[in-house]
Amino acid sequence: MNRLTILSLAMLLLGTFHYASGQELKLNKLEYFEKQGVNVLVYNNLFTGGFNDEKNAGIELIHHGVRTAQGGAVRLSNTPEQWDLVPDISNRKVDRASNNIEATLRYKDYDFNSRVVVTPKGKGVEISVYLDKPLPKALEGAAGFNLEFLPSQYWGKAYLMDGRYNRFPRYVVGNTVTRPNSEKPKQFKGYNTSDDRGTGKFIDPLPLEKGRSFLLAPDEPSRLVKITTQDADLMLYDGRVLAQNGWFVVRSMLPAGKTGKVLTWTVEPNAINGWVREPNIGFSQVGYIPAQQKVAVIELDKKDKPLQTASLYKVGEDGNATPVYSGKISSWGDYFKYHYAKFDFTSVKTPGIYYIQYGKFKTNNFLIENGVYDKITDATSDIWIPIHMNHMAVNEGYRVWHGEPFKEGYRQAPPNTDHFDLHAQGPTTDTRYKALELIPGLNVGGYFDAGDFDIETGANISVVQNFVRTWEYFKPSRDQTFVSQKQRYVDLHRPDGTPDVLQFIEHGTLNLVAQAKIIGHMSQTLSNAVLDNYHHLGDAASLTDGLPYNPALGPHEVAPDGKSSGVKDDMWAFTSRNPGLDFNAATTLAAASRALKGYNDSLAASALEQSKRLLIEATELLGKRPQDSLGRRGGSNIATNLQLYISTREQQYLDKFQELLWPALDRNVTFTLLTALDAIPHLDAAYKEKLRPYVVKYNDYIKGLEKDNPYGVPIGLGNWAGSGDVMNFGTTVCFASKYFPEIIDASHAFKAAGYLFGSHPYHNYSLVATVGATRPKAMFYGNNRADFSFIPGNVAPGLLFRKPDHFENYDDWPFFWGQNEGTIAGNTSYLIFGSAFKNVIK
Ligand SMILES: [Ca+2]
Ligand SMILES: [Ca+2]
Ligand SMILES: [Ca+2]
Repeated sequence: MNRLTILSLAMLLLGTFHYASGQELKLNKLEYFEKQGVNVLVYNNLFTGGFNDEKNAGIELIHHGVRTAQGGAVRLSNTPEQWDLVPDISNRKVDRASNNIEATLRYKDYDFNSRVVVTPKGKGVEISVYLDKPLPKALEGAAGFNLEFLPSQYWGKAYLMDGRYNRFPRYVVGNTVTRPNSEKPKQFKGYNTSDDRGTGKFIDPLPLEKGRSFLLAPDEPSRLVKITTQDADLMLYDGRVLAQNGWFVVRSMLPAGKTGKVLTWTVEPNAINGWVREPNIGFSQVGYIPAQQKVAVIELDKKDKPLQTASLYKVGEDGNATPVYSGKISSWGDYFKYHYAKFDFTSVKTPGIYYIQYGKFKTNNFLIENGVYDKITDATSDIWIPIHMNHMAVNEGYRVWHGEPFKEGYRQAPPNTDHFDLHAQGPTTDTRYKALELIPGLNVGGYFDAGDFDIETGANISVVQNFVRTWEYFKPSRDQTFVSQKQRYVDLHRPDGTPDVLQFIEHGTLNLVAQAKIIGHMSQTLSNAVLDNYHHLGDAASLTDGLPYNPALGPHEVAPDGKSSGVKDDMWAFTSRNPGLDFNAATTLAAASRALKGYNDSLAASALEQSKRLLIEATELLGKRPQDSLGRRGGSNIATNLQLYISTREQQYLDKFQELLWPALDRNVTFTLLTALDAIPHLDAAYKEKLRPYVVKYNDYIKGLEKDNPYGVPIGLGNWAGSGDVMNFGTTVCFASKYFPEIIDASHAFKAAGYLFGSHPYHNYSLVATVGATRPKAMFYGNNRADFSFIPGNVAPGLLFRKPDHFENYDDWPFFWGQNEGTIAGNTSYLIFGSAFKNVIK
């Protein structure tokens, strides 16, 4: 034996040892298969989201800390889209004796059940599909087992199919065929995600490769996965052919006419020997003011042990860094899948450029300086908000963000219409308009909802409210935006002599008043009539053709006079009356009327007039409704009555406000305190005294958060991540500490800011696409998401919780709305939080 052979043998033995001891996946207490570096989740997350396929469910792989595969399930198309049918998981069984997880997948529309069983085998898992009855005829050639891989984690990497080398494409370039629509599996509720341009055919992508043994990313051990099967070809598809948010899909067809175990795959995700996730050192990417508390929260792998100390380095003006502080690391404890420790460097107060050194890990740099928070709201107010002004053209320098959208206006949604964005038109129109009749005058003012282009009336109501609060509390005179309602034109970075916030209030109010006057009450939404332009990505002005639909014309035909078209692309007003929404509108319109007085007096007068009318009508309508268990009839009218009192000083509104407020505070102080604090400047000292015990209770809640999680802020676990709760918490702390400094310490607001700006789970990027942060997130689910980009000032929902123990926020893949979309209501809440926070610092 020569030395080399001995070495090889030793390595082989070492490998065998690891294979035998450490390579088997274990079914853990949380009901998923686990080994260091590899988690295989089996229907821990179900296909139950509000928008069908959210790429968040099925069999999922968390590979060295990143969720790289999901959607493992029997599916009915090669590259399922968001609104394609998803299976209900009617039964999920965790069998510890047999060491497997079994789920029954059901497609109700086809009365089709299958069972999927996942069992650890060798270095990975075996996935088997069982059919108790043969495939329904309609699904022969359509039903297959799919597993989807995240493009941004695989593009540019190599793959091998049956030994043939290839590379995952950076951008989709592939072959497709078209097939008759009759062969297309149904989509959700019969919706159609694409416009077939009158061809009667749908696009079907062809596979990039086919074979029995598929090796993904041997050039990147952390992403290496091997899939093999004896039963049917593995086909690799690129889902981005049909939809920009599509994934790489590996698929095998299920056989026709067979029952029993019809398909088995072996899936072996590589686990890097001795891998331990790198520490995530959370700190404020915007920086710190010298006087504040400064605590980095360090997120550690379960297998990692906190170090004794960490250091702070100061970057000199000569470019050299020197250690200036070394401090103890204190362990906080476990929170879901990781361990947390803290590094307090509050004592460092000298202004400068710093970074944290934790063992061999060095963070990017950050500033300590008095002015670091001065500009935190500027990108949101100067860029994000004006870009989301509907019914205007928006220009910035050489760039047009969008032309003037929806010039053809909005049509009455027909009765009994379900809508894909979670609305519905009821059995009547509740207006004087007939189905599909043009409702003239609604295409004025208002804000795009979020990454889409509809007007969510409820959100627009909160937006105007947020602007008015910003205006009344902080009087921001900032003027960086030219807004001309006459020209229907917005130009960024062009001051026009009017404070921007006033123009924003006016813009939102214009749409709400138009709805109140023309429809008679609030619409639920002004939104797309067809799904195939709801997912529009591009200039908002090109979402519709600008011409009203004319049923006398053929599909895609334009009338000889050029004034109408046969394209069913128009926007509809969903007008079923909701008195709760009218209540909220009444609140906002009352507030807006105060702010607009002296700037746009006629709009101010209209707003107040509509507010009073809506309140009377909504009260009457709600009175006819049955009460819920808490004695309410819908409509959060505590704030409404307060706003109406502030605007009119009429005693009846004050009485109603107090009657509703105290029981609501007893029920939930966390949720209601901010509204109660809003009343302080307008009421007497006795009111403030009566509020005191609730503020004490809120302080107990703040203290409880320190025990709940290492960041000390409310962390939501819902299907939409929780930045909104964090901002609301921060704003409440700012106002509570202003009125009750002896009870609430203003320093708690820094925890909210720290969380938003980088001190949070998963990664340490600032969740705000903004100026001032060293490392802001670079990708958001904005309307420019197809460009893997962002709109400055956007606030991401942030850290999305995936059951049972995983937080994530992708910054290389924008297409997850629950973690990357910013909304107009959320981003204007940020304007308030940011303004209140800056005020606290002053
Ligand atoms: Ca929407
Ligand atoms: Ca302006
Ligand atoms: Ca049209």
